[in-house]
Amino acid sequence: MSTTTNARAAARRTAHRVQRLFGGTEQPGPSEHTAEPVDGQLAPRTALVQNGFCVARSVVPTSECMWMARTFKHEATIKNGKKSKNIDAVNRFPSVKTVLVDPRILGAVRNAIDTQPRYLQISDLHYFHDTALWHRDSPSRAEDSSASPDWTDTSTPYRVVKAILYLESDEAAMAVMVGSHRSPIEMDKKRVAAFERSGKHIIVGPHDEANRIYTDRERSRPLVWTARPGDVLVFDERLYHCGRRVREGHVTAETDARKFTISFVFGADDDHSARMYSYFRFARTELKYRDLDPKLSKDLTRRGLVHSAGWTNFFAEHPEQLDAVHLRDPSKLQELKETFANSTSTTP
Ligand SMILES: O=C(O)CCC(=O)C(=O)O
Repeated sequence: MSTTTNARAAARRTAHRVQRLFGGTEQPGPSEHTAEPVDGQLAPRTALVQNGFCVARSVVPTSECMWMARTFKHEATIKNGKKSKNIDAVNRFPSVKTVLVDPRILGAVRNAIDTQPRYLQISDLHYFHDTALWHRDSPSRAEDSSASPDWTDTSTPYRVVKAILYLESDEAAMAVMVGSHRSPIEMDKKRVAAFERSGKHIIVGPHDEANRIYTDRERSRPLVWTARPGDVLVFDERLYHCGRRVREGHVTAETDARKFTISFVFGADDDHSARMYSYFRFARTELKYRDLDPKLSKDLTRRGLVHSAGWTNFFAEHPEQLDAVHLRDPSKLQELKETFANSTSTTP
C-alpha cells in the first residue's frame, strides 16, 4: 500500500471514530484552548459542590503507579495493549483492595465529601477502555428526574462520588459538564455534540488548575480535564461525564495511547449511598455484582469503610424508589419489585 493510500485509510478510520463519538462526520476543528486564567484555587469540597468534581494531582508517584499497573494486569490477566474492563474489582482482585484502603486515596475522597467515606462496592479496572457516551452514574437518568430522591432529598447533602486513580495516562482525559450534577434535567446532548464537532471544548491541561471557579461560558461547554499518572479525579455521581483523549492540547478521536484506571465509589453514611450501592448490586442484575467476600467485608468494617446499613438492599425497604431508577431493560421493573418484596436482605 502506498503512503497516500495509508494516509487516506487512516483518515477514514479517524472519520469513523469521530462519527461514533460525536454523532457527526466533521473532524473536530482546532480546539479552542480556552482554560481561563486561574483566579484562585477552591478547596476540594467547594469544588465538588460547585463544579461537580475536584482533582488531587500526583497523589501516587508514577513509579508506584507503574508497579500497581503491572500487579493488576497480572492478577486480572490483562494483556498489554488489549482493551479490558473488570467490574467489582475489589471483590475479585486482592491487590486492588490495598489501593481502596490507601490513606492517600481515602484522604482525597474525605477532602471532597468532608466526612468518613463508606465504600459502596462499585469498583472498576479499565484498561484502554473509554466510556465515550455522555452519562451520569447515579441511579436516576431520565430526561426529567426532578421527582427522584437523588435531587429531592435535599435534607441530606449528596456525597456519592467516584474516585478514579489514573495509573497509565498518555492522553487520557475526562469530559464533564461543569455543574450538571445540580440539575435533574438531562443535559442538552445536541448542543454539546455541536460544540464537540466544532472542537469547542474547554481544555484543562495537565498543568492547569482544575479546582477553580468556572465562568458561565465554561460551564455551558464540554470541559475536558487531562489526567496524569498518579492523579485522582473525584466526581459527584450525578455529573454528566464521558471519557475523552487529549493529544497536543486538542481532543482526539484516537484511542491508541496508554490508559489504565482504577475507580471506587464512596459515599457518606446515608440513604443516597445506600441507594447507590443497592442500585448496582441488586437492581442492575446484568452487571453481576456478587456478595462481598466475608473476610474482606470484616476488614472493611474494621476500617470504618462499611455503611451502617451493611450490605442490605435499600430497595427491599423502599421498593417505590425503584420507579425513578434507570434500568437497562425497563420491562423488568415489576419483576424486580416483586423479587425485592419477597427477599430478606441480611448483612453478612
Ligand atoms: O474514562 C472513561 O472513559 C470514562 C469512565 C466513566 O465514565 C466512569 O468510570 O464512570
